Parts: sequence; structure tokens; C-alpha cells
Amino acid sequence: MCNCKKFDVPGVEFSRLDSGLEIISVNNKYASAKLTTNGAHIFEFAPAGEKNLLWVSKKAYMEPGKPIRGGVPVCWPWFGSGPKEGWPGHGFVRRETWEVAEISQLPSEATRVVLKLDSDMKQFEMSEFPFTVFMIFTIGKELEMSLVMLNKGDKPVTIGCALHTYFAVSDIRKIAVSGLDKSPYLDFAAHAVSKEGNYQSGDIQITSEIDSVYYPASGATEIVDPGWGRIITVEKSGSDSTVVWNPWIEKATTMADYAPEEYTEMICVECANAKCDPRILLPGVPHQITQKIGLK
Ligand code: TA6
Repeated sequence: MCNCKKFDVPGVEFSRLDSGLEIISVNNKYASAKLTTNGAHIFEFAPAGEKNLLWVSKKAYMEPGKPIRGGVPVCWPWFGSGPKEGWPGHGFVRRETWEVAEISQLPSEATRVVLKLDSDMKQFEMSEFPFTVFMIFTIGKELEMSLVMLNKGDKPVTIGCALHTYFAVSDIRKIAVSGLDKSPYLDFAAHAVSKEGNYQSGDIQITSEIDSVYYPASGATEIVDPGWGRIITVEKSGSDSTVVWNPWIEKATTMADYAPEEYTEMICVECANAKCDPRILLPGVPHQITQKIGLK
């Protein structure tokens, strides 16, 4: 049965792009949002009267089976390079079509969307253990999203993950990211003097490529954007590492789904279990990472 028939919730519509990508559009009194079952990927969240807080490249692939350059890619069950030769970066679930498990209107009139991917659904060649993952979105004045992961196997497994959020900004050269002062970080930028032994001093201001994994970093961050007169707040739980990334122009030219001049328009601030913050999933014991984004 088509999802549109199964979930008749006020303000929720299903559609499909020419590419076949299934889109779930949500409009309620608090905000509008768009997500796709491809990768359980949200790519629009605009509080009422505001612009989209999320950035999407104008060259993004909007096709089933491909990750979308922008919005919030769901990176799981690994962060960064694949554990085996030829396995894609940032895990495989962002390339899979997730099932719509639930859509409902909460008493607050916020909209809840739950998407599910289960290893019983199909044989995932890159899955080394049976699993169920859920993405739970609550679309209200703020966007809350949780990645809930369950190891259905009989032995512990180690995972990495991230909610790889691309935030829209007026100009990368004029913003600041606060909340990571004094945090140690690994520096993966091409120009890094040393990958290790770095400590953040004050707010992050960006004048070249940044590709930093802050750890320990379990607190909230803010993206201060004077150009658009707004401060985006990012609260999180279940995550002790925060990733900050902007490719700058050089790296931007290496990505087919990213127009080089777009580097000024975005900043990634990612709620993660990345690098020094892997998690061990015990059989049958769920772990979740949650982020809540909004405007101050
Ligand atoms: O989160 C930062 C990062 O790991 C960067 O190193 C860069 O690779 C970015 O993710 C984008 O990765 P993707 O696989 O989505 O192109």
C-alpha cells in the first residue's frame, strides 16, 4: 500500500521526484520540513517565517541509492572511511530506502516521523551483524532527530556514526561556531600542521578548510550568523564528539555534487560517535544519538 494511504496525518504529504525519490513533506504551525525515505534524510527544516536552516547543494544527487549533498546525512555503522576495501565512506544506510514506521501528530501539534531500516528487510552486503535502526524526527518549533540503533546479534559490535548536518549560513567567512572552547581536536584538513595535540581557543572562525573532530565534546554548540542576524542552536545527547567541516574552495572542486562557489554557504556541525568516540553495541541494548536544532 502506498505510504500516502497508510499515514493520513494533517500537513503531511507524500510525493515522488522524477528520479523516483520518495519525498515526505511536513507543514504544521511551527515549521515546514522535507525528508526522503532514501537514507532517512531530512533536507529542509524551516521554522515558520524563517529560511531553511539546512543547506543543500544545487548539484546534489536527488536519486534513490545516492547520498544527498546537504541536509542531514545519516552516517552509520561507521564514520569516515569504510572498514573494508571499496566500502563507502560514512556507512551504507544513507544509500538505502528506509521504511516509514510511523507518522503522527503529537498533542503539541508537532509532527513525528519514524523511519526504520532492519537487516531483516534485505541482505545488506556490508552489514557484519543483524540490526535495526530508527530515525525519529520531531518537527516542531525545533527539529529534534534521534538515530536509535539496536544490535540484534549475539555478540557486541563496535560502531561509529554521525548526524552529518549541513547548516545554511550567509557567509562562512563571517560566522562563528561557539561551544567548543578548550576542546581537544583531531585536525584532518589538508593544511593541518599536526593531526593531534590541537586545542580549540575561543569560538571557531573559518578562513580556510576545516575538518576537525572535537573530542571530548558532549555539549551544545551555536552557529552565530551576523549576516542573516540569526543564531542556530544545536543541543545533543549520546555523543561525545562533534565534527566541524567546510571543504573550502580547493576541496569543493573535487566533489561532483558540490558547486565550488558554494563553499561560502554552509558549515557542517555534526553530532557524532566519531574517531575517539566509537560505541560498543551490546546484543539487544539500544544506543541513540539525538540532536535538537533551532533558532535562539
Ligand atoms: O564529516 C567531515 C567529513 O568526514 C569530511 O572529511 C568529508 O569527507 C565530509 O565528511 C563529506 O563526506 P562525504 O562522504 O559525504 O562526501
